[in-house]
Amino acid sequence: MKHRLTAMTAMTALILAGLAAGCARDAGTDDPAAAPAPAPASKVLNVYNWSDYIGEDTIANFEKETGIKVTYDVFDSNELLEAKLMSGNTGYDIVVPSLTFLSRQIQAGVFQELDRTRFSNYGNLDPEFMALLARNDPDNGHSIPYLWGTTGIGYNVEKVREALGEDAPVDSWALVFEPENLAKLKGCGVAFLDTPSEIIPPVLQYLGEDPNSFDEAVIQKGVDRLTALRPHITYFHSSQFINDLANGDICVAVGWSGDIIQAQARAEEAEKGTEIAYRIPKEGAPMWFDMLAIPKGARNVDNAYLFLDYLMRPEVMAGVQNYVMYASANQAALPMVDQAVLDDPGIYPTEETKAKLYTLAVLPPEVDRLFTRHWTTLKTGQ
Ligand code: N2P
Repeated sequence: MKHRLTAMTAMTALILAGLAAGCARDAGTDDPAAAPAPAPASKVLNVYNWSDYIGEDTIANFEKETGIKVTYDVFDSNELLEAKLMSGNTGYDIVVPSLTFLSRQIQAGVFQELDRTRFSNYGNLDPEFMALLARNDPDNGHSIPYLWGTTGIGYNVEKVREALGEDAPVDSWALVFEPENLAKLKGCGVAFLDTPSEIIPPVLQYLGEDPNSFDEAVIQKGVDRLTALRPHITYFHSSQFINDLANGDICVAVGWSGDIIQAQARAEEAEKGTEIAYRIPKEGAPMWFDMLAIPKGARNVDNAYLFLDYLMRPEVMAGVQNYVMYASANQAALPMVDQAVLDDPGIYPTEETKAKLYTLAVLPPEVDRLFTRHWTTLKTGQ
């Protein structure tokens, strides 16, 4: 009995200590009795990621292991994510902007600074890569790299040959940025990404301009070309093209590397003889990095840290890559990534191709607004 009493006293002391800790966190409450009891550790996590951008069982395995219930929502445009982030609390604990957008959002004070000591898998990330990313996220202070890829051309090999002949310039932006070529492809269906920030730069570059020009007159040249192409573009959308390419409903997409390679895999699985290819045009193309970050208003920060650390595990990241066909900055994952993924130059470009890839500029707000205005006009004709 005496023993039990002692045990109970110790437990009471623990509970009291816990309450005191709870009070300490509630700075500003003078009356300890008024302080709320510490909330039970939350068992939820709200993730907002790009569509078609996670392994088949990545979320389910995390839930099983941790007992945390993940609400997983998807988006397919940086512009849309940014509008949500800038307009206040999104309700998300993890979001995945591309690096150049993230950079602007860091300056706007949208993200929490990450406490690296809370990660056990941080050492798996490639230091050279991290140094590159630090150009836009100083000291890698606010983000963890997720996946990276390129913006290029996906096409239906047979249909493009039918429309443009054996000499179809499938290795060049000319395929989609020359109106006479696009006019011939219109019949089998053409999709462009619905994002000015990744379409205007390659058009400018194709026209011999700086893809990252902020000069209004230069940007206008790109927009004029897009206006000439517009009648031949079936639609602007940033995820629909995966299925449409795979099913043969469109024959060309200006889209993202892994998404097009997913379309290629889906077409193969369907065994209807549809062959999809992805090319990084010889003139060069944008490369981008998608970054995991925790918004300031996040309510389940501990779980967000657990999730980030989980994603940095080599086997988890390799599982994601093998499913969505993108490259990562996780060097420890490489031995577990399928050879077919590592050897695909559309996913891991050759050194020669890499030399022609360029990163996109962090757009000043006025250029961003100009892009959006042009884009609306282009899409609606108004
Ligand atoms: C995934 C889209 C890739 C992200 N569907 C482009 N930044």
